[in-house]
Amino acid sequence: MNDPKRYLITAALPYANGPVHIGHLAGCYLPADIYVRYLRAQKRDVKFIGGSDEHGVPITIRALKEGITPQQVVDKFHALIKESMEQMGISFDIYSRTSNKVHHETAAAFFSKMYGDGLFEEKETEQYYDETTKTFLADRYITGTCPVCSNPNAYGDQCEKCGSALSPEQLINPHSALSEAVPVKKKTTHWYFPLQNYEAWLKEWIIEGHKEWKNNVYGQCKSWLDSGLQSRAMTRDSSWGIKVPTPPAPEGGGGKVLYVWFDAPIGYISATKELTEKWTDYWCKEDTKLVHFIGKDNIVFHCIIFPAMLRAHGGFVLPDNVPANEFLNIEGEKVSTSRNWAVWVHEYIKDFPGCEDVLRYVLCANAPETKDNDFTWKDFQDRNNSELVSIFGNFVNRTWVLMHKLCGGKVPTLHENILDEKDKTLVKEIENSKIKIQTLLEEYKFRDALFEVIDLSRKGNKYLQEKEPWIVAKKTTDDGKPTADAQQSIDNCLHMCLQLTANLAIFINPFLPGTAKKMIGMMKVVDKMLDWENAGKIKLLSVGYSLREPQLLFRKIEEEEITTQVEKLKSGLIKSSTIMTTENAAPTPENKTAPETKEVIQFEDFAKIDLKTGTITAAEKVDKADKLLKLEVDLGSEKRTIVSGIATHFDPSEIIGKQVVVVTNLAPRKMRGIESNGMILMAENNDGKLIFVNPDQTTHNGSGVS
Ligand code: B3M
Ligand code: ZN
Repeated sequence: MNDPKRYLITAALPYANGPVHIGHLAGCYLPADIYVRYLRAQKRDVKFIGGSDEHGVPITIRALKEGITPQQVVDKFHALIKESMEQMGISFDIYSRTSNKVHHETAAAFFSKMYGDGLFEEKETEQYYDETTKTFLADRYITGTCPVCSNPNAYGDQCEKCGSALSPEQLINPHSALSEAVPVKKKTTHWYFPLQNYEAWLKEWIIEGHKEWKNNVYGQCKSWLDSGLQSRAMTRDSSWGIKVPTPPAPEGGGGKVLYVWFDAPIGYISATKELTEKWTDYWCKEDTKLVHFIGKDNIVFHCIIFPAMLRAHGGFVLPDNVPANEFLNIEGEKVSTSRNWAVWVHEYIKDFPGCEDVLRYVLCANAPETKDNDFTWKDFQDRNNSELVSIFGNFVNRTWVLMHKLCGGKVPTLHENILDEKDKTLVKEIENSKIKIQTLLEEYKFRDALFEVIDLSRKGNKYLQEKEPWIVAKKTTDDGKPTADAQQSIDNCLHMCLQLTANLAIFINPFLPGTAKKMIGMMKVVDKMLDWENAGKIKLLSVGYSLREPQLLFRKIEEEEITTQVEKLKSGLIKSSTIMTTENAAPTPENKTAPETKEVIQFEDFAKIDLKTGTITAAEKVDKADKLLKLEVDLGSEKRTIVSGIATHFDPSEIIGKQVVVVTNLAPRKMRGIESNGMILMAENNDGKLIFVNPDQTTHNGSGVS
């Protein structure tokens, strides 16, 4: 769109059923934020909308697993996600939530308008039903054995073990996840949105009208449209969500709610309403540029279904672009929240305080803009140490140190009469960079734009290296001061470097706002200097103005820090599939967190665990493993070797002779080359020290515990 009057930028509403991980950031929040910060620096009229998606099956499933209410789930994660976003500098104008009253009203009114206009088809179909709990079951609520890999815990829509897409009919021994009952089919009525009626219009609008959309987005839309659209149910049988209004549903919704993908995108509208009374300017005036930032799994909803809804309802602008990213893998593997293969943003912030910009940098430099990409801790370290520290940070730091040393801490004069080719080239480079960065940002090519900024600082280093003011300064007169000629050359060099630094602050600001802030602090200038209109100019800092001491922009990331992260990632994986106290999982007072409530299990699951009493007869430290003790445990009929992660809590000698409770049928596991055959139950006292869980009277070894 040429010259829009205002911008409305949205980023996908994350499900409030878990924390956000770095894949979420790289997928849409970071690119959206960079774009918005750039627009704000351009003084454009922009609103940046976000919020939590608090409805839908994922949330009810989590509530079910944890034995809490869906409301408790969303309250917890909405707060956590909001905080992580703020800490990472994702500068939403509003971060709302779809459980808000205004959203319930807006979404219900949207539905009512469409219903009133006769835009839905009412259809009766048969769906799975749990007679014990009297609930219709979404496919996810039906579990059974996977026909492909025999995983006994496959879902009615997918087997998470082998990845097969399934339908409930394919499951062997299907049962309801709510009650174990065998689901039966029951008739139910829903309201369908006939997408096929919008197919011709969508083809015209996207296939003909938006050839500029990213290949991955355009391609996915084309393939959906080529294979033909069908009616889709816009309501569900559930008690969690926005009640279907009356009419068509009876008062109170009659157990029917709006389909989460009907209500969630309307969340963008409700949040804008909440933000400003002038919300219709943004949503209803043709000269608004609406851009949805999302991940690739949300393309069909934002490019086909929601636009068709907006068109059907009428009166709203349509997205001008939907620059969806692909996925970010971690250390070569797909992110999996259920396997805990993820780098959680709130944990990163704790582990690397003050390094929020480093993560922003790495995720942008490595953004999955055109294909899936990989995040590795090694690459994180390399990019920090050899790009942020050694190129960008180094240039700014050298400039500052030299300016204090050779120019008395002030912006030196520019002696125009002696400007040489190198100086003139640098000026040109700064001007060119502005054009390039701007063009790239407007085309949503954030990686390339960021590389351009780093490249400009690289050019600064080269310029400084060639001008070598520290050598020129050695041309002195008798009093030890540089000669007049030498000083003029030094002045020019550092004047240029300072103006370049000011430009770098403007350019880096959308990407690394915290770094730009530090830089304007060093320059003693106000935020306004970061306005985009100042970029490309070389008179940003006035001659004679005194500047502050240099501040460290980036610190080196040590080898140790990243090995810890890789280990954490790997041990997290183990932790989610066992309950053992191992070398890695042993809680210590420093990392103590509130014990997690695990999902409810059936008695049969509990009965599978073989617990016996035993006495520790020998204990010794394991070589090169600070936390491990190798124990011999007498179980009456046999002796077992068990490796336990308790060495920081006990001296081997003090535990010999203790009676303990042992999980005896845990699969053997090798730790530091020693096979461990069981696990000892431990608890934690108030000081975070581990204590044994044992019978309150000594009993014979091998006695069963139940
Ligand atoms: N909550 C899906 C997701 O988090 C969904 C996005 C809604 S955007 C309106 O991937
Ligand atoms: Zn399977």
